[in-house]
Amino acid sequence: MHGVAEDGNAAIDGADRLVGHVRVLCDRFRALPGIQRPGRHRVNCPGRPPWWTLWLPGLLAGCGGEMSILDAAGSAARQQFWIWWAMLGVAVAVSLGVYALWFYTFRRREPPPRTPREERRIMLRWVLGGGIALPVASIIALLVFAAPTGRGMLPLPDDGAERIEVIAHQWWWEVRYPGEEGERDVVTANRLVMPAGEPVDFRLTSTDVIHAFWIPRLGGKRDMIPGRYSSVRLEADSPGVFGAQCAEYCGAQHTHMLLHVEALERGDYDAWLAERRPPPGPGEGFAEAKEAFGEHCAACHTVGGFAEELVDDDLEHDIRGPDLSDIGSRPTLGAGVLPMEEGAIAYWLQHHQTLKPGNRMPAHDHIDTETLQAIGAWLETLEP
Ligand code: HEC
Ligand SMILES: [Cu+2]
Repeated sequence: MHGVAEDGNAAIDGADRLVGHVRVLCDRFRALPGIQRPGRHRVNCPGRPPWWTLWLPGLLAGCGGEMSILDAAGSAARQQFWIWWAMLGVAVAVSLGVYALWFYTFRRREPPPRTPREERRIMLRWVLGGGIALPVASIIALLVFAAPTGRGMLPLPDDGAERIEVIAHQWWWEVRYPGEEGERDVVTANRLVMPAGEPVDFRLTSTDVIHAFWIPRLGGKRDMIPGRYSSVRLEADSPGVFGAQCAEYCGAQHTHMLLHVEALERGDYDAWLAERRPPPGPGEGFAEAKEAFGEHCAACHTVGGFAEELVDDDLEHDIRGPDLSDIGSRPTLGAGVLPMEEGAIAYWLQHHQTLKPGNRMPAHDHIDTETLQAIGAWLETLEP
């Protein structure tokens, strides 16, 4: 009986010491200037785990899918994937090490008596080793590990890689395939078609604010900066469809700035490009729709081969909208807001400010529904 009580007391003492230790840490934390948050007394550390840890299982369940960096589909993404795991591994190892040392400080017996000199030597050893040598070694190791990946994503000059320009706008993507000499660019929007199984150099820029180009399953990210070009080289292992998303907060509709990426076999890619060079053209008929388009829309939107005399010159705009030359063949509308299907364009034209509030296209309330439907029906026919 006696022994049990003693063990129990020892355990309680131990627990007391642990709690005391945490208290001291918390008090210090509170005492730090600048960290105090008046009116918030949630710094009582030995409490429950913070609410956000409840989300962790849900987050981990989302590790697959078309936007997952953990489901790499290209060489750059695969290397980034390993860097990600290596960093996670090192971070976990360091945390475990620190916790182990921390617990050790509770469990160890009275330290042997030391002279102040010895104390200082030991302290210095920890500061130099743990505070300087270890971080420097870790950062160098990480650099050695990560530098080849960075290099692999640099577009090396003129080795014949396909070159595609991506221009970010609030909040949509312009994609240009530069033509050979004298040829015109193929221009499309919110859809990126690229050859699979070979490196592709993306030349990136922006017309307004900073955006970022990111195809999670292929690699990235890369900032897109107004007035400057940056580049990234990515490769898709095999044909497929991938999601991409602007990765730099760029305003209200940042979330609705999705890019549909398709990797095609080289032959299919060439055929896809050839079909759009020159652009498909406005087609026959739809006279009223075309007239209304010239009056209300052509100031911002291009349709390849659209009759110049229909364009109302009085409408001057300092913003540009997506090129609509092949809009009927595109998979989505409004940078991923609506799937393209029959009637979708007319629906978008009537409700785009509700679907994507604040987007840069003015509401078309002054145009009657029939006209918008006629324009929508015509635009849906624009495909190669
Ligand atoms: C002031 C310039 C402006 C005018 C005028 C304008 N638009 Fe737009 N339009 C835009 C912008 C900017 C977007 C991109 C909106 C977004 O997704 O954030 C857009 C998007 C679109 C889209 C979706 C394109 C895509 O790739 O998903 C269609 C279709 C469209 N406009 C048709 C029209 C029609 C038809 C009219 C005339 C009735 C018109 N627009 C008038 C600027 C304009
Ligand atoms: Cu953004």
